[in-house]
Amino acid sequence: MADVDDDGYQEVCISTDAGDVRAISRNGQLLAGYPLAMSAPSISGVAAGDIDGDGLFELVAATWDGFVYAWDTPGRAMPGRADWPLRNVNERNTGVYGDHGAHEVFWDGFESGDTSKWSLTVP
Ligand SMILES: [Ca+2]
Ligand SMILES: [Ca+2]
Ligand SMILES: [Ca+2]
Repeated sequence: MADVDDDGYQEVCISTDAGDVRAISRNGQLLAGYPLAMSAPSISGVAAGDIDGDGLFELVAATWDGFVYAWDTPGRAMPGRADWPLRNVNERNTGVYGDHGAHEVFWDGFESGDTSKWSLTVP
């Protein structure tokens, strides 16, 4: 899910076994300019991100015949414009919609070298 037409509402973006990428608006309509054709069925799902640093989303998908496609979109890559930028996951890979990293993170001390929370029990 990402706002790929910059109207402030996110589209559901899917890649298909028919070999294309579709963006569906909140009204259930295919966006103008879609589907985006590919050479073979999708192997990847579709991802949205600013891969060239121009401040706008690109959509990216890969096909069974070994190609990776990237398309420019007019959607501005800014906070709140892509709740689900990757297939099946959110930005934290938790698979929970709306999970934007607000949860407490458990630190095990591995990075800091603090072993005080480590268990000494060996099964
Ligand atoms: Ca939109
Ligand atoms: Ca971009
Ligand atoms: Ca671009």
